[in-house]
Amino acid sequence: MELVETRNPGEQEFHQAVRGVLDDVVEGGLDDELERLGVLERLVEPDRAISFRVTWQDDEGQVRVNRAHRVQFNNTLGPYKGGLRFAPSVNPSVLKFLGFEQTLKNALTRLPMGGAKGGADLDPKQLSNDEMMRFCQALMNELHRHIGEDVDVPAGDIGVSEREISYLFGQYKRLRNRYAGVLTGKGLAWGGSAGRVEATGYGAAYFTTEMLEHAGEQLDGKRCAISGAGNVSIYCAQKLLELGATVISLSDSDGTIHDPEGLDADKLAWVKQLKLERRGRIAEYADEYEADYLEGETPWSLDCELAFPCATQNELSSEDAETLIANDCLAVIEGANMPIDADAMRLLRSEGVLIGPAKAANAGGVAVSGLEQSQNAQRMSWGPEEVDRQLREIMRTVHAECVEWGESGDGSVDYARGANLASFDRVSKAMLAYGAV
Ligand code: NDP
Ligand code: 2IT
Repeated sequence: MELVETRNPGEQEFHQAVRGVLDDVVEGGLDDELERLGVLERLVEPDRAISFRVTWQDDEGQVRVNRAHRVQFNNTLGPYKGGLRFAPSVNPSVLKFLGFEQTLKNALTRLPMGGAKGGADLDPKQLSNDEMMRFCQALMNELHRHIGEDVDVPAGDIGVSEREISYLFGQYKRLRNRYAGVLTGKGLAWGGSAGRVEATGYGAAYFTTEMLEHAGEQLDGKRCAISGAGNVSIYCAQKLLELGATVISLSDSDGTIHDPEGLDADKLAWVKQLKLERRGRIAEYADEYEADYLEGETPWSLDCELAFPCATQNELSSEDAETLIANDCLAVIEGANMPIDADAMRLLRSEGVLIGPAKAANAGGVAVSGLEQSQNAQRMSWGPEEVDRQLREIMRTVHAECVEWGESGDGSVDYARGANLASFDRVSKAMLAYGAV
């Protein structure tokens, strides 16, 4: 940890992510050979991090400049793989934390994928559609040198959906004169996989089902609070509804809607139109339906049995954790990456609240990206049932591995510890096998 802090001064998010893993991995001491071969020292240092200027022109003809990055964290288990994020808060610390987590998450899927993350310090809400096209083209003018289907395969994340992936892919194809599966999350008609849009949210719901079953509980009838109203939140809500749960909230960066009656399929279809097509604000839901709007608030004050933070990092604090505990919340499932801050995580774990850790619970998205890569490599496409079958199977296996590595003598499961140990085991064994590289 000292090495990480000295080498990456002030990078709080990165320190937090590494500490969260090391606490579990080094507890009880490290194997001599792992120590001699510097496996931990190598695992916490990205293979490389590329930063570059993106110059683009806005609708008024004004030239604008952003900074973009690609952190190629670790390719022990396969080509670098991970999303691109467009958000004002993107910086090296955030991308290193995401790249580090991605390396371990991808290992849990058992698919051949290394870990990476990238993005730009851009606020997509300020850009017109044409501006976004020019921005993506300008970004790809540099990024194309660093990616490839056997090298590094980016995808979406916050602020990057099928629209942006399409612009990026179109520019890659133009620059390189190659039609290759160099990005995932593509449109269905041009190499995308069935079920990729839904995969992260559906996967989180499948993981939750497994977790509850293992604890002798069931999802049916449970009251669920979800944060965010983007890709992960919406499809998580959709699958939870299909599985018989009640979804009482969604949110965005302006506030939370609380629908005590619960969402239904029609309301969710309306939200999809609002957020994914019109790019509107979630507050409008409260005007459309009988629901409260909690301006500037997160959903964690709501009385719920299951909490799904699906928006962004550190969105659930220790005060929120105290409220959830007081409300007898059974489990917190991380749809987003590192949404529970370090103090809240300690508190929830010590109080025995079940945690679905991000690297396990939201692994369904990257897993179906891995399936998209396989389909592209075969020049084939599989139907939605086949992809969903494989997604379910992967989430079942990820859950089983968390149990195998995280179960204590009394039968309780520390899923965060299980996910850390299982993924570290897979990556570190391969690193040992390769020797000092
Ligand atoms: P989207 O851009 O589709 O949606 C993000 C949602 O979170 C929006 O509702 C957004 O609100 C809200 N949000 C973003 N930043 C903040 C913030 N600082 N404070 C409060 N709310 C915020 O992103 P995704 O759904 O794709 O990603 C959500 C999370 O899931 C991220 O942590 C991502 O890393 C993780 N994830 C995503 C995967 C994927 O396949 N897409 C896979 C695995 C994890 P607003 O509109 O106001 O910005
Ligand atoms: O955090 C994540 O796992 C993602 N944003 C998905 C990455 C991917 O390559 O599909």
